Amino acid sequence: MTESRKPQPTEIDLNDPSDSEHVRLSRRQFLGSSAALMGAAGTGLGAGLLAPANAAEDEHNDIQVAPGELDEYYGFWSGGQSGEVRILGVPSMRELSRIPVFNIDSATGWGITNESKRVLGDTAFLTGDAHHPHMSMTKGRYDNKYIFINDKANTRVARIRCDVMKTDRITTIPNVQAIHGLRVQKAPYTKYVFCNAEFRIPHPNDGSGMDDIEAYYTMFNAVDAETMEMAFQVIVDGNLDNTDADYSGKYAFSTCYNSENAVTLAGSLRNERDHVVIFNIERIEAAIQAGDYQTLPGADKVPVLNGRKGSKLTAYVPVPKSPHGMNTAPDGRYAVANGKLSPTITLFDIHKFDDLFEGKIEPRDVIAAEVELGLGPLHTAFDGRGNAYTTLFIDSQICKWNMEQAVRAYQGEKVNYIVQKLDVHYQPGHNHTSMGETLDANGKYLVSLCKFSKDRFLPVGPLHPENDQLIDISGDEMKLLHDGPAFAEPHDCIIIHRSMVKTDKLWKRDDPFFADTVAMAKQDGITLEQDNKVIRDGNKVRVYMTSSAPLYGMDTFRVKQGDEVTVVITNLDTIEDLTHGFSLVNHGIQFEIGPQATASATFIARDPGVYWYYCTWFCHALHMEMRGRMLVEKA
Ligand code: CUK
Ligand code: CUA
Repeated sequence: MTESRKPQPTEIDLNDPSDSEHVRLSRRQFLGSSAALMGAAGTGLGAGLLAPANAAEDEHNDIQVAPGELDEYYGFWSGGQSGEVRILGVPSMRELSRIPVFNIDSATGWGITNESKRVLGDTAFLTGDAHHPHMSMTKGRYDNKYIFINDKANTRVARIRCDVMKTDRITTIPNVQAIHGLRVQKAPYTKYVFCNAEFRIPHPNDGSGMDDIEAYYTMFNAVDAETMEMAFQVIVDGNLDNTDADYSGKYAFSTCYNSENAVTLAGSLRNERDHVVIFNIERIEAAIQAGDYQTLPGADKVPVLNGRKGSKLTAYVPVPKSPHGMNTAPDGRYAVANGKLSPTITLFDIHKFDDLFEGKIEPRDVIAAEVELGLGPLHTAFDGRGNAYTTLFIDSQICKWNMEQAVRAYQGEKVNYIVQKLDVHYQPGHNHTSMGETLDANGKYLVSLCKFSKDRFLPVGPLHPENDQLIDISGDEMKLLHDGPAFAEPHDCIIIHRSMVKTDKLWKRDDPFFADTVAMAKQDGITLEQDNKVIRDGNKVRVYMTSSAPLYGMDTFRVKQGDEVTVVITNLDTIEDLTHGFSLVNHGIQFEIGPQATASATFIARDPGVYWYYCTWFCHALHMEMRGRMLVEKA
């Protein structure tokens, strides 16, 4: 592991005076304490009245990030059906970069280079449907190691390295179909990535038992975050939707629809209620230790545990029909299941889960509140001040509500738990607050990922962009700040303070991403940093060359028709931002070579003739001249 991949200090850098978060935070603390002092001195001004008003005024969040200025937050956006992850700056909402994951990308050569194909394994050339990007955590705080994301379409989970912002591992989850909800274990550190397989299938799924619908089932899955191997699978009743974890590391919980175990829409709406499944991670680990599991063909090392109704490893809590989002509050106590078909949210008291598993209370006793918010509640985010923000898909609104007030209302008190409803445009799915899924939730920004943009942007044909709206939640009132069009549906995003994301500016020559290519060169007796040579090995030809603006180390190389050619390029430039590319005309070969990186691609030289290759990333005044010829001789 390289230095920068170790957990980074997660606190905001208080020694960095340029860090405006620090300046604003200390101002807020100052205002808070002075107000409290006045209150204590009997001025009659309550701290709660004075501080927020002033703080809101002072903290006026501006989306204006002037040229040359940097955004305060990183946003990591799912690229939805595009299969990628996007990096945005918040609050400017400027797109900073894209990380190809479950897609083929001509700019970087993802899915084309040998290095990316090694990551993609036997699923190279599959496309994907990305939903839930989440960064690894240590003690409930982002640790800058990895970002994980699911591929619903092809049942995969990917890991992105935060030092270089490239995908480094992809795992296909065995014996299930369609990985949907994904979250990380928040504490003590991200040992597991929890991911829900959504669709129930026969086991084994080999053409037998296809009509025995009752016997279908799906599983809750845990992937080891470091090895990216399967840790365990838990059989459940119903279809799993979204998931989240607590701040002790002991529990994960998932929303489930289709408790009827049906295969049609009508069938899955028969029951009055569905459920949330709580997974007792401690008990699951103990059961694995005790050998209390089975394995399934095709993945004989993966422990498969029985977590169906009645199991000691799980608890089923009935909730209104078809719940969707599952979100843990940063107070560590509450988690929200969002009603979707029901206008309600269900607020779970995580502190009661121990009692539930010990049989001291009934499943519904863990519910602290079940209150109405509006139509189509899908996902909830938090500000760290006791408020929750729930998207109302059908109402096209964000509903801000207070959790403690909701608990009191549920207990029968006449209190108003709804603080404000803000129109968004239109039909929001996920929303996310700055640092909101961690203990550092700071209640500054909220992003509403709207599924429809309708009239908010210039028309671009029948397929409209989505609309990612930025909302200021620092004051008492939510204020809409910005409309941001997005292509393909970013189901989910996370917003991370810039002090907690550290990336490298250059590749390191010993980076594991291209280590196999370096090893191949070594076997060929090649020193990548200086050699420009063609190595022939039967009909396999390896072309090693360097790049240094504005030249490739070789302006001509010769192969024979039918050869399998591997071009390996090492970028000698050591200047930040000096990326070269390699595009071989009419061969579908195109990739990026970052400064100090090695990249390679393999193809068949099918047709004799001259084929030019050229640099695709503008690197120099003579970038257009950075080119060369592949001469393919007749066989
Ligand atoms: S799901 Cu898309 S709006 Cu895949 Cu998180 Cu709720
Ligand atoms: Cu090298 Cu453009």
